[in-house]
Amino acid sequence: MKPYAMLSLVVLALSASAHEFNDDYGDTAAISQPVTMGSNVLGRIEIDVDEDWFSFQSSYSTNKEIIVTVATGTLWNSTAGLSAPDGVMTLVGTDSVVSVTSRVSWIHIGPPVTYFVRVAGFASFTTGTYTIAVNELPFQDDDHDGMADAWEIACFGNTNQPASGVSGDYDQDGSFNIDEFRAGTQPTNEYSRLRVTGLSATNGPSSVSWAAEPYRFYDVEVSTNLMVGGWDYLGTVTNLNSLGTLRYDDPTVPVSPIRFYRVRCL
Ligand SMILES: [Ca+2]
Ligand SMILES: [Ca+2]
Ligand SMILES: [Ca+2]
Ligand SMILES: [Ca+2]
Repeated sequence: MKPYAMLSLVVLALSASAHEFNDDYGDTAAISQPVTMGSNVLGRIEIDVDEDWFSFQSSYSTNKEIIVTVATGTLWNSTAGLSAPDGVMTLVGTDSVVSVTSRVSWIHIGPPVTYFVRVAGFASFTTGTYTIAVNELPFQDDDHDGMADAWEIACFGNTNQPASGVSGDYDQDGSFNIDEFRAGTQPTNEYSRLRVTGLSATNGPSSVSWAAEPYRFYDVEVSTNLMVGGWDYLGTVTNLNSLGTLRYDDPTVPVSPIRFYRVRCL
């Protein structure tokens, strides 16, 4: 091979590594594209290993439903996922044809939080366009009791049950209907309610654990005397998009031999 032919090969290799492909949106959550509530974004999967990440901020809310919609344009074979700061990815949808819409919605309760959405080809040789839309809408609550009417009808068959008060605990499990709505537990099942399921205090910091529902925030509070003094805030724990047990490790070295804990769903 002549020397100048070898040189041109080296130059080609360098330029290929410097410009992999013309990517419109970042490939990780850390460099995701912010999306404003109520807006649409048009994206493109340029090569089959491309993925595009978006982020959006929820409002502080007890009465909003977040709706994420990913619709394929010319992209064939796509997957979309929702990720929250706890790092767990929930699959929004996959499809193997064009012009399919994947939609996920949930009621956001608690402080503002950043969510992430990942869009990618589902298999090799899939490129093309898609749109992503993020909306936040008040859920329907015609009887103004703070509980989504759709949830009430799904649970009770109507919207007649009171949120709280003397007859506001339908299943008599000690948790008001509205607290079960906010905690994501079943108001018609006495075995389903927010409760501490584990407590340990052996040789080190004590820890408290409970069964968590998705998209919820929990405050952990402590008291050293239930008769006087009230409750002190310890910390907030979240389990945004996965089921499972949450745990809080109390770093406090106790000065009192007795510490009471309680967990509240925000
Ligand atoms: Ca990308
Ligand atoms: Ca209602
Ligand atoms: Ca109840
Ligand atoms: Ca219940």
